[in-house]
Amino acid sequence: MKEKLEQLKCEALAAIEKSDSAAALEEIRIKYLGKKGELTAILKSMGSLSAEERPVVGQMANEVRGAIDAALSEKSTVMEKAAQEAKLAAEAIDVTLPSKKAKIGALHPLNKVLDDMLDIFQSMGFDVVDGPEVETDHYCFEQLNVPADHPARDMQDTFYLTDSLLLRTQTSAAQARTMEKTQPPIRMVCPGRVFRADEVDATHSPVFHQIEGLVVDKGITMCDLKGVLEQFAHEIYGPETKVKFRPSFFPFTEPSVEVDVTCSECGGKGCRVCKGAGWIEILGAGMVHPNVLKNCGIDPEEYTGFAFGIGLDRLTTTRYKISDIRLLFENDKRFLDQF
Ligand code: 2NL
Repeated sequence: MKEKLEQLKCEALAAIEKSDSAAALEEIRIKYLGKKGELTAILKSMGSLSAEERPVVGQMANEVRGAIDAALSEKSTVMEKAAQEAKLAAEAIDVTLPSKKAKIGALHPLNKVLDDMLDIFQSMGFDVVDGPEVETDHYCFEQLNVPADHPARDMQDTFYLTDSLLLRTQTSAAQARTMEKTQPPIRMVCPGRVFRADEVDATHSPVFHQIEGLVVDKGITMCDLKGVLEQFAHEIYGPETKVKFRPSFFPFTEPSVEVDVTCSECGGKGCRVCKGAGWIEILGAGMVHPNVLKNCGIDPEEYTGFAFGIGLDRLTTTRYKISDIRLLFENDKRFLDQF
């Protein structure tokens, strides 16, 4: 019986050593130590032993049980540890791998040009004011001295929403609102989207962008207008740029001018960009018409002012050599990624 026990121990320990899973270990435990297991069977047959032999074999059986138990739990610990290590190895992160490049957004070219312009005017003390894109005929035309028979008021040229509501054709509507609310001195610029019922082509879009400026105070003259706009042109195009004021006409200003600068591409010699002229028109301006001041509750005998309107889209397309104005509005990522 002692030999049987010794053999059983050897078999069990060898089986434990060879086993490779928790399930296999459990099978071994049941086979040797279970209620119907081999060790139990041996213990049950101990009745046939003599009184001297019984305690000796009993003790030995206990030792065998202890040895198998210990081997089982040791093997189980070893297997758990190996499984944990395998899991950690599989989940390891290589911190030396290069990371994915984060895509950073960029300003739209129109906003870059606008930001530059606002910087210039703000440094000259202008406030930046916003206004609604849906305007009334009153603020967009009436207050600005645009007569009823002016082409801008035609259904063909302006997007009317109702008889009196429209999409603003110029941002000066917001300036008329400011003049009504505030007594001079006023020094403001008003940037934003404006709308005209134009056919779309490479140089025309029904939506485009403007920045309008307005200064009203005692003693404002054409000299102030020239000084501010010359300074603006020099900051945008460089100090060597020449500025030319040509007489023009707008219903809201009198006298009115159009302002040209020497072509930044050829320096005034004449090239493809300026169509050989050497000059490029950048804005319209003038002294605020006394009717406009009066309409907005400002006494034209006491105050005078100048105003100007700059188209943003053409300045942007010439600065970045963009061949078609529509590219500014299509929001094609491949185009925008270049800025
Ligand atoms: C152009 C011409 C201009 C104005 C806009 C203005 C605003 C007020 C009063 C008087 Cl509140 N005038 N704005 C004046 C002259 C010209 O724009 O061709 N813009 C692209």
